[in-house]
Amino acid sequence: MEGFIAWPPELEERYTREGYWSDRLLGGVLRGAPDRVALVAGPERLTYAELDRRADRTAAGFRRLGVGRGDRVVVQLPNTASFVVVFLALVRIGAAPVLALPAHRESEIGYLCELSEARAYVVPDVDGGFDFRALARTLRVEHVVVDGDAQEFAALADLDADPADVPAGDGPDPADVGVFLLSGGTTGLPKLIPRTHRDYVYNLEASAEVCGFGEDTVYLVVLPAAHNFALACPGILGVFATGGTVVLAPSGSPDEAFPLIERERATVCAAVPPIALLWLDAVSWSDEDLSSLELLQVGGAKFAAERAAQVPKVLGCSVQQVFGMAEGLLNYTRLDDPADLVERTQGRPLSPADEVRVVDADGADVPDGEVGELLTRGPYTLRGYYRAPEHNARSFTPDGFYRTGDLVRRLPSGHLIVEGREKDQINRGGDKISAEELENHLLAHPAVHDAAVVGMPDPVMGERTCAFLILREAAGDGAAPPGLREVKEFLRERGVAAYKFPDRIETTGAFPRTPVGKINKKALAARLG
Ligand code: J2J
Repeated sequence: MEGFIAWPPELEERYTREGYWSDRLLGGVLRGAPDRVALVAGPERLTYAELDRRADRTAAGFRRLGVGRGDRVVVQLPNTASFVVVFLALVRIGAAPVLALPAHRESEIGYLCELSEARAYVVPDVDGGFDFRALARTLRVEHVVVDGDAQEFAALADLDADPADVPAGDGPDPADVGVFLLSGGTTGLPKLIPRTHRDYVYNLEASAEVCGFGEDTVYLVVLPAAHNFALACPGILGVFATGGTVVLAPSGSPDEAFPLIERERATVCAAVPPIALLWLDAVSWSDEDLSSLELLQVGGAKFAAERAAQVPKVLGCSVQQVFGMAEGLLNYTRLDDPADLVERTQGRPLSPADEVRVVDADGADVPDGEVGELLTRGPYTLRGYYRAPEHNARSFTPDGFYRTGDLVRRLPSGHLIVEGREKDQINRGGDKISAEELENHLLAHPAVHDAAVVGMPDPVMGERTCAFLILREAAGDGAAPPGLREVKEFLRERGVAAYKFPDRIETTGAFPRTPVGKINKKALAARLG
């Protein structure tokens, strides 16, 4: 696929020879017994056989539309059975889903459709009070497929055909791109992460093994299913590959998640720190039976040691820290790690073939225990973003290590402690916001002369977003400078996802600068004190 950067042949040979890569495909992950329940979503309960059949019929439906191997399809579905069916259908015919988050709007989706030259866009009719058909009308994609009331578009329910009636197309190759994940982003525009069938299959199978998933696993999904953590770390796909049951929750709110844990006897869940903190509080006022829970995975942002220590005491289950990234590298604390490592570290690399370097500003390796930037390459870490040559030149070393932008310390055991970040990004409770992307939106406001976005510490979210603005000289029309409300409304009109909206606005006369003339964001953040 043009724009996709493959691993060099010698590594391809090694990863295959050493058994990291196989010829198993993402479409073949449904390995549970046919009559076992694979998926619980709202009122629906699908066995492995039923899910398999629905995926096949929907795959045939897409093929009848003319979608096939090598095509891209932007998928923006909430945590519903349709998400799972559409994902499996597309990977089976070798069309790569581009996994947008439900929170994304015209700004993000328009760009993703263009960049990926999507053949189709799959959406719910209305979700969270937002009409996705209206968003679809702003786009130029050949096929819009709607789960629900489709209006002038194609209904997902009609994308159903007997596979025997549709000519079989070319199936995917294990080396093909199977799915595109979204990068948290550090630049003006979001980046797409190509994941091949074989690297993502390894990612999910190795994760399932490290996390002890099996037939008895009942995995509750509270994060967006489109997020790498919930999808494949080990996530939904890791459950399917080991024969367990996936239960989809609409969100991590205790009102919705706790009754599902009780009813379905959920054994494991993946959460970001704000959800884990909420649960630690909520047990005191909720009366659901959470005793089935065996493991709470927490990742996406730093989870404080004191809070990790509370999980077993308060929730009665083990805790696992996960430091992962859609780009690839996953670090997990192990189920048999001593409590001290589980609480204080963010885990160690999943694979023996993960190469990890911790380097100083000059790119020289620092000794264990010292803070440096984490660089990595391995059998499931990308070698380049899709169609982004300039960005790739900065984000990778000449020998193919991905520069994570994360500052870490490595212990002699190989466990990593995340100490901070070098990249210009805000991590708002696990949601990643590119400062530059938000600044560009703010600069489009007629009253804004310059903008600089920084994170401010927050006890629950880890960080929240503060935008420093330098306003244009009053134009003499008496217009009031924009406040937080107006800025949010402006961003909403521009079609920016709401999680990127600033939490606070500060106006200033000038930005502090570094010696080379760049905005000194550390100094700006210090003003928030
Ligand atoms: C500190 N920072 C962390 C952690 C991620 C599992 C878990 C998380 C993600 C994810 C994921 C962190 N402590 N425990 O894809 O499969 C920050 C780092 C990292 C960035 C990646 C998964 N866990 N982070 O969060 O692609 O800065 O993936 O580089 O969204 O989140 O973000 P993302």
